[in-house]
Amino acid sequence: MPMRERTLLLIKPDALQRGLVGEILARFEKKGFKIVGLKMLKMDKALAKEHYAHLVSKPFYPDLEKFVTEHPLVAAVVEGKEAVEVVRLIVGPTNASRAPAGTIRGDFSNSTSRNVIHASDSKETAAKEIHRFFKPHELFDYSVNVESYLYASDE
Ligand code: IDP
Ligand code: MG
Repeated sequence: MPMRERTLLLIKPDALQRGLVGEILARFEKKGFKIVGLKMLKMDKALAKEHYAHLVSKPFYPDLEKFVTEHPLVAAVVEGKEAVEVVRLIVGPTNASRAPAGTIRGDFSNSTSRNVIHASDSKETAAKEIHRFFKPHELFDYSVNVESYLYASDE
C-alpha cells in the first residue's frame, strides 16, 4: 500500500500578492491531494528564523526574512499518496528560472528567492513543519464522498 502522508505548503507572500493562491491550491486538489488544514498568517522574525534555520548564516538570509515577514502568506497541509515526495515534484526545484514548465515554480516564477511556494523536503521535516504552523485541532480528518454530492437530495 502506498503511504498516506501529510506535508506542509506555504504559499509565499509573492504568490498572495500576485493573486495566485487559488491556482496553486487547485493544482494539488486536481492531482488528488486533500486539503486537511488551511490558514492565512503573517510570519514574525522568530518564526522565520526557526523555519529557515538551515539558511540563517547565508548572505541572502536578511532579504529572505524580510520577504517572508513583510506580507501574509497562506499555509496549508495536504494529504495523499506519498505526499512529501510528490508535492516536491509538483513544486519544482528551488531556482524557479530553471524549474521545468509544468511545475508550479516553473510556471509561475523566474526567481530563486521569490519562488511562490514552500514544501517540506522530507517526512521528518514535514512532521516538524506541520507542528510549527498548525495546532492539532486545526487539522481535519475527513473522508471524501463524491457520491453524496452527485445524488444529493434537493427536496
Ligand atoms: P526549497 O524552498 O526549494 O526547499 P531551500 O534551500 O530550503 O529551498 O531554501 C528555502 C528558500 O530560501 C527558497 O525557497 C528561497 O526562497 C530561498 N533561497 C534559497 N536559496 C537561495 C539563494 O541562493 N538566493 C536567494 N534565496 C534563496
Ligand atoms: Mg527547503
